[in-house]
Amino acid sequence: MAPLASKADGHAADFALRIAPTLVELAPQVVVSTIGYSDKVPGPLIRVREGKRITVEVLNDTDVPEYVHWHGLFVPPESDGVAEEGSPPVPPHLRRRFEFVAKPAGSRWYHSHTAAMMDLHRGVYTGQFGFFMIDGADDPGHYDQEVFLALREWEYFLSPMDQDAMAPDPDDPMPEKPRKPDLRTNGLEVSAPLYSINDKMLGAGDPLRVQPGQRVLMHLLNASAAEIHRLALPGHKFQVIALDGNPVPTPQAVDVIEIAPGERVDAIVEMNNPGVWVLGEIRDTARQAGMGMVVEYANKKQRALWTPPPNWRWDYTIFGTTGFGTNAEHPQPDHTIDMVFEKIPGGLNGINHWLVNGKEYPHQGEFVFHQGRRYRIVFHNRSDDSHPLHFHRHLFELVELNGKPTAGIRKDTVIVPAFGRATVDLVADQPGLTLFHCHIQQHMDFGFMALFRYA
Ligand SMILES: [Cu+2]
Repeated sequence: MAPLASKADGHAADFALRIAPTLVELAPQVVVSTIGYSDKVPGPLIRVREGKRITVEVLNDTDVPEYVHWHGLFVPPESDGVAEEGSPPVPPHLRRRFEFVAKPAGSRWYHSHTAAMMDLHRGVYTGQFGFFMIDGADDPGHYDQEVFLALREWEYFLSPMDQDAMAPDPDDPMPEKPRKPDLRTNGLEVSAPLYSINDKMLGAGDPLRVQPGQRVLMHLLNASAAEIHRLALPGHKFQVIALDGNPVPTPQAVDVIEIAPGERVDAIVEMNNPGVWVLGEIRDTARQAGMGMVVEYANKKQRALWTPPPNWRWDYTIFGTTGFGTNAEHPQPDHTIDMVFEKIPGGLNGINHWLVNGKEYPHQGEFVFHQGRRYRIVFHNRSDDSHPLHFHRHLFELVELNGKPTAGIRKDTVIVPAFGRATVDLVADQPGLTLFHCHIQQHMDFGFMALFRYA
């Protein structure tokens, strides 16, 4: 990408992003108007070696302040691109230069962190997202081709339909389910009629062209504002090697990948079933509305084939340390923090609001970290939606999911299933204000946020 010369100090930045209105041709005759980075959706790939100090110059060519957040990176709060942590915005029609060390290694991303509230053309509802790849010493294993695939919804609207169109799995233990069901009327949620992988609807873009025997490394990102997605490639398996960019202790082959807003999954697919296939969302409605892409083997020219995956169940813990049975292998935490999440249904034509320990954001400073201490944080999801919960500027380790212990899975965003519970360990080693929130934009905007400060 051509660096934008800065008038401030005369040096060119390593990377430049221009926030501006742009058109995205999702398919012939299907063009959406949005805000993007440098006229690309996803924005330009930022790729650097771990530990390199880089500068990114952001020009905001819109009429409103914007925030650019570096998701999954260890950066100080003033560079994190988050108003609540005290980062300054990129003012309208002005530039701001970000300078930080690229770490930790892995699949990271960048996106708008502007509150959208009722404006479904701001923040993560727009095309302001891109991949940020930090290459480390870890070898992901041999592969022949590498692709970056961002899952997206477009043209968001408010609807009484549930944002997560898949019903909770009846086999889930639901440890947080209250005895009495909540009979209040649910409020409006955010839905979308159009879907894409990167900037194209299924069938509209170039196919992913492969050769028999090739190993394709897929960097998957859910850059959506609202929905959890599940992806399959008929006749093939995904060898999951990293979650949120962090290598997993036990890579496993799965038929379906479930990925929530904010999450990344790195998987290697061995191309050992020649033909023309649809890599797509397993829900027919989402796939038919665009979420998919064609995978075409050399010299194969038939219609792309979709078949539903065999019985599947997404379970993070299969990627954890094997033979793990107790919490004894985790160092004892210095403190345990319980976080309880509840929904206040918005009722007819209202928006749902979200409570963290009984209160909507902001809180009175009850969430405090002490530098160097180890925290065990228990997420109690007392709502009928699944939530991808995200900590800024830190990684955590998954300790337990719905009663099942695990170890070795490091993430920055974790899905806590409907009425479910997840426990994570986090070492407070990144001083400064730290935002925690649900990565579904509407939930975050309407209360589902908390700010941790260091004592
Ligand atoms: Cu949520």
